This record gives sequence, structure tokens and C-alpha cells, in this order.
Amino acid sequence: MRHEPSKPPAPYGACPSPAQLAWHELERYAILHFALNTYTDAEWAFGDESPRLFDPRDFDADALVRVLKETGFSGLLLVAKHHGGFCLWPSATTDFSVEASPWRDGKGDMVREFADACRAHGVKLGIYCSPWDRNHATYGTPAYLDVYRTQLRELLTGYGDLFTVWFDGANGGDGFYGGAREARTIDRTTYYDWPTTWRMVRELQQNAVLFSDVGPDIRWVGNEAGIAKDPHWATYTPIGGSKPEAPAPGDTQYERGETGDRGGKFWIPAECDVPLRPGWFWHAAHEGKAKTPAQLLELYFASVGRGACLDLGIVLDPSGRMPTGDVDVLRAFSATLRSTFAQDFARGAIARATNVRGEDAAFSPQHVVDGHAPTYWATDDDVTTAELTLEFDAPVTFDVVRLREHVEFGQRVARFTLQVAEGGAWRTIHEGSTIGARRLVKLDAPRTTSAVRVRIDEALACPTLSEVALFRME
Ligand code: IPT
Repeated sequence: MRHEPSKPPAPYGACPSPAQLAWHELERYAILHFALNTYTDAEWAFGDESPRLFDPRDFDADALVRVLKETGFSGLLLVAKHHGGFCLWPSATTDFSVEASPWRDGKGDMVREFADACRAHGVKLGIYCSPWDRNHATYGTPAYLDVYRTQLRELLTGYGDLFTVWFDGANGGDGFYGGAREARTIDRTTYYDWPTTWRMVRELQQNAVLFSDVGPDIRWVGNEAGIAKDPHWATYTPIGGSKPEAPAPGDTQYERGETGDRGGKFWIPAECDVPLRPGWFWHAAHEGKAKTPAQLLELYFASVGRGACLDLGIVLDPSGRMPTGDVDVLRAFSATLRSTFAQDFARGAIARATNVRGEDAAFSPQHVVDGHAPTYWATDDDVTTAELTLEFDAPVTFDVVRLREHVEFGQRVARFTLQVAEGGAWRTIHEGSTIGARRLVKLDAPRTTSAVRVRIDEALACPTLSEVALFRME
């Protein structure tokens, strides 16, 4: 080894901001939908529902947040106002809020109760406030922008630190609109003047990542099935739907978000939002129709396992409780994840590589098994294919492999192969594409071996790997 230290690889292409890097670590959080339409069996409230319907007598923010904490969800993304316009907090912009409801005699603030519970349990809080508002009389006119921004300002200044602010692109046209009961169409590329709103969010919540179809920080994956496609890139160049050069929330070629773009212009990683039940809101007919723990595990591998985050939709029923069957599913799902990832069998292996950057210990392959995310193995600048081998004292058995690139310097790996030593030869057990912030490979059956090899077959620039971990699920 040389004594003169080598420089880390230069950043390649679009790279994450510190807030985006922190977001990648969240892995999975939950989005909660609860509003007047919980009481009317509708997915989208029209905006003319009586606030008197809103009476969740058993509502207990602390109990719900405790379940999320216990089941390993890092955050709660609260739908503070959905398309129907009903505000879960007493907003100065409208009477259509909890203030007009029988809940807590009109003196309650659900956002406050959730914020307090989240703080108490160390669960992060995020806010969704629907840009579309089917109740407000001003919707569709310039005056509504003030209303909307005032609502955001209330939410962004009154409840502490938020980890994300989520901008939905949905807009269906018709609504109550203060009694007009008509269809109102807006130009999604211009009406909301998003750059101004985003600037305001950045000023008020410096650590929050902003989500929409076009980012700027986190993108919609492009389906509500919970699936990031393979290959999957955090780099992305949004393209508009109606105007290719003017992508906007609700007006993009959003299917392109499923894979992202190799060498895309911006670092805008994907969030996979998917409801636990058939809909985002509670419906009596959906009782017993929640996804199974096995289905959730599959989604975990298809989202988190491809470098995205999983945003799971949960509901409260009209009483304000999370249905017990849903809680049971979350518990079983998290129990499997917890036991699977409890022990990393690669820890402590002897690691060797065909190339080490500057032959410098700072970039040693040993870093992929040190359990320390900030350290990584890297190759020399002109080396974009390489092999990294892990050798074990005694054979290990595993059926899940986790790989992580040191994405601070950009996403690089485009193709890799996993091999195990078997009878004196290398046997391929998996051929993969991208790695990114996190790649999970679930094997069909457990493998027992005394050596594992990761072959980087193609990379856009010299590869960096911060982790190779081996787990046993079954
Ligand atoms: C869909 C929106 O059109 C899109 O912009 C994005 O916000 C997405 O929701 C998030 O899930 S609407 C849905 C009915 C597909």
C-alpha cells in the first residue's frame, strides 16, 4: 500500500443533496388518509360534505404512531387536506375544517396531535396538502394560490420539523367550489406557479424533501402499485405530458419514473406509494382486503430493494382507529423484516478486489463488510469493471443479498453478477442491473458457501460500493 493518500472519486453526474441522502435512509414510511370522505364511502370527497359527519370518538394519535414506531416505519406522512378540501387543522383560510366538526367540540387540531405523538416516539412527520381543493370557492382563480400558500405556511410553521412535503398532481375538474358545483380546469403547467411555492417551502423547512411527479427532490415512481422497475435509476429527467418541455406535477410522461434515466439530469429518486388496502381511504367493503404480509414483503423488495422508498397507505376508520386487521398485517410484515435483517453474515469476512483505488486502504474492499455506511470500496478512475470477493472462515447460508453504492458521488453501476464458490468454481446465482442507494436480491432458495463474489460488469464511472451484506429470510 502507498502512503500518499488518494483522492475520492470525483462526483459523477447528478448527485444527492444532504436532505436526499437522509431520505434514502428512511426506507419506508406511511401515508395516512383520513377525512370527511371516510364517512361517505368515497375516495374523492366532492367538497360539499357536512363537517358534522366528522366525529372520530376513539381517535388516538399516540396509539397510531406507536404502532408505526413498533412496526419499523420511519415516518408518518399526514394528509392534512385531501382533494375534498376539509382541513384536519383549524385553518384561517376556511371554515371547512375540524373547527366545524363535533370532534373535540370543534376545538381539536389533528395535525397538532400527530405532530406531538411523532415527536414523542421519534417518528418523522411529513405533510400532504392537496393542491386541488373541491370545496374552496376560489379554486381555479388566482386568489386560490394565496389560500393554498397560506395553508402551507400554517402547516410548515406551526408543527415543527417536517421530513417531506408532498405535492399531488391529481386534479379531476368538477367540485362544489363554494356552491358553484361546476367543472373547473386549470393549466397544470402554469396555474400553481410551483417554483414560488417550492421556494417558500425551502425557506420554511430546510431539511424537508419535496415530492411530486417532477421532484424537485423526490419523484412519484409512476404507479400506485408500490413497484420500482428494474433497472432503477435515482437520476431522472422529467418530460412533460402535454408540453414535453414543461413537465409539471400531474402533467408528465410519468411511466418513465418507474425506471428513471440512466445518466438522467437530476438526482430525483423515486417514492413508491401504495395503499395497504384497495383504496387510500377507509371503506366498509375493504374490511379484510388488506394486502398480506407476504405481499408487503414482495413490495418491499420491489421498492426499497431497488433504491426507492416505500410509502404505504394506511387508514383510520370512522371511529378514528386503525382497523385491527391492518395492524396485524403490519406487525407480521415488520417481524419478518426484523428477523431477516437482524444478522449480517458477511460481517467480518476477508474482502479482496481486483482493483483498489490508488492501492489506498481508505478505499479498501474491507469497507463493504465493516457495517459502516460512510466508508466504501472504490476503484481507480479508469477501471469500470472489477471483482470483489468475500471469504469466510466457515460456510455461511443466506438467501438475501444487500448491496449499496456510495451514492453521495452519484449512481454508477449498471450491471453486476453475484457468484458463490461451489466445488472449486464460481457459480452465478444472480445477474442484476442497477444498485444505487440500495439493492436487495432475494434468492429462490438459501445458498451455503465459503466465498461470495460481486462482479461489476458495467459502470458509468469507477464503481463505489459501501456495503455487501448477506441475510437469511427463510
Ligand atoms: C396521481 C397523480 O396524477 C400524480 O400526479 C401523482 O401525484 C400520483 O397520484 C401519486 O400517487 S392520481 C392517482 C389517482 C393515480
